[in-house]
Amino acid sequence: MSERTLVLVKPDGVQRGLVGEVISRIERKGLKLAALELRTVERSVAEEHYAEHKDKPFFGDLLEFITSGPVVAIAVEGVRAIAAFRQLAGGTDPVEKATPGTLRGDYGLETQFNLVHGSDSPESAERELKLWFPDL
Ligand code: RTP
Ligand code: MG
Repeated sequence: MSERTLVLVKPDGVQRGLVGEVISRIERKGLKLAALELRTVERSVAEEHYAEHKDKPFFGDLLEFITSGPVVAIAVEGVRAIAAFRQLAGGTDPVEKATPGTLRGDYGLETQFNLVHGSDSPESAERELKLWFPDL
């Protein structure tokens, strides 16, 4: 059954010229792009996007980072799209958790600067897609 997930290429990924690489891996996996936009995130949107982390010690740094430059937001569609993109991304810590062959494992060094976001459940995907692509 087809589903949709929200992917973000975070400011570090855009800055480093990795947008094409992220899109390429999504397409090679067999997933489709349903919507795509380069956007600078407003603080209020960033707060809502990462609301689950509002009491974490890294929340302030996370908001600073995600609003520090443009991101590329992508609605990705396909069979098992949510889990499939999380597989492509790799674990949150690019060195300790993400393995080589994943985006974070291949290109990341620090947990904060881990290149991409992907929705982590059907509920998150629905909430995040409404926030980023209300007209989709
Ligand atoms: P994301 O939401 O961005 O897809 O990442 P994730 O599910 O793999 O990880 P999550 O636990 O949701 O954390 C969200 C983002 O916050 C930053 N973070 N920094 N300094 C730290 O200890 C720390 N922990 C998390 C990362 O950018 C992470 O992707
Ligand atoms: Mg997350």
